[in-house]
Amino acid sequence: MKSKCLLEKYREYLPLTNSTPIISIGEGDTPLVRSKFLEGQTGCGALYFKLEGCNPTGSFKDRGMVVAVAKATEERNRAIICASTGNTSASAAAYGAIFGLKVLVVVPRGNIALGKLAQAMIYGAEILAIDGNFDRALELVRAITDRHPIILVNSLNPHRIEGQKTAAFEIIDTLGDAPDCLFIPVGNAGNITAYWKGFLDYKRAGKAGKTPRMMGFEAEGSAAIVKGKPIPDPTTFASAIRIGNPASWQKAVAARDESGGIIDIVTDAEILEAYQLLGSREGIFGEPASAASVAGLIKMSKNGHDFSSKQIVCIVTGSGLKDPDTAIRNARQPFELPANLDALEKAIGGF
Ligand code: AN7
Repeated sequence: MKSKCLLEKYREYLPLTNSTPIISIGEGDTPLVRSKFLEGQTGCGALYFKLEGCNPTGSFKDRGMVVAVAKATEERNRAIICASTGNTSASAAAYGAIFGLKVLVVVPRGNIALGKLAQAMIYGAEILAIDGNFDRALELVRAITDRHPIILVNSLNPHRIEGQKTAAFEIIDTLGDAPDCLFIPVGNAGNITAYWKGFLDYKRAGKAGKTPRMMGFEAEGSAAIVKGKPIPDPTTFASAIRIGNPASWQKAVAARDESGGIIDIVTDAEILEAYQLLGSREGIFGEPASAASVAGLIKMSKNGHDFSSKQIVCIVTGSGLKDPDTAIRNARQPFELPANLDALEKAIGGF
């Protein structure tokens, strides 16, 4: 039997009506895999990774975008717009393509990962590359949607949050209850907001006995929430979370406080180490921003936090294939050799 799509499966928890078009390109139902290496390294009772890179455009954004685009279409809109560090633009472009919508994506010129740009291009979006960062792009698209009948599909659109909360449902459906802690990267802070809403909704519905502590991590050079003020010129090699003035700032703080969690910083060096370990020790190729959740867990464990009785889930928010340049810059380089057996035997050494 064909399994239900995300909109059907979680219909009663989503803002759908009888006239909402039910669409899918395979979003949701992503794997929750047990750690093979980092569970022991960090001393967790159990450690799982939620592989959101397995969504159709390779990131968690698809869960929110399917709802936002279905609702925009139900309401007879023909154009959508977003600002993006890359993944939102890829997702908006894909779901917009299903309905032939005009998709406008505003991105920081030269500062989004190549795979994400390639996706937005092939899905047929209008790409507007500005000489400015993500935060400026978001200001501009908010101003445009105030003046024109174009739907904003950033996570300020409440339908995005509604869709993204389904990842929390899936975790509970798989584990039987909420985990003790959920580790998650924080950029614009929509996703931590969405997960927290999902955990609360499922608890209220009697599907879970508890809620997890929300453990959010910002990149050090882009850590507005941790530093308590917007960062005018945010930096980090994890371009997806290079965001200096998160739109859902207050909601993220509420998720942290209501859940008894934290929002903390990880350095680029810590993110890079987690990114490499995920690949080389777990067989999981997440994008750099995704590794911020894992970096946060490693950092806390090194600082002496005891997770030995805890069930932990780290969200791997996007696929590493989106950003091949960063992978190639940060891994062992290919060994080049002539096409003959002697050279090959010499190169592989003493196996
Ligand atoms: C892989 O695509 O903001 O805290 O414009 O792509 O909900 O913003 C992406 C964010 C984490 C942070 N991991 O999530 C965009 C964008 C990945 C991401 C985040 C993003 P939020």
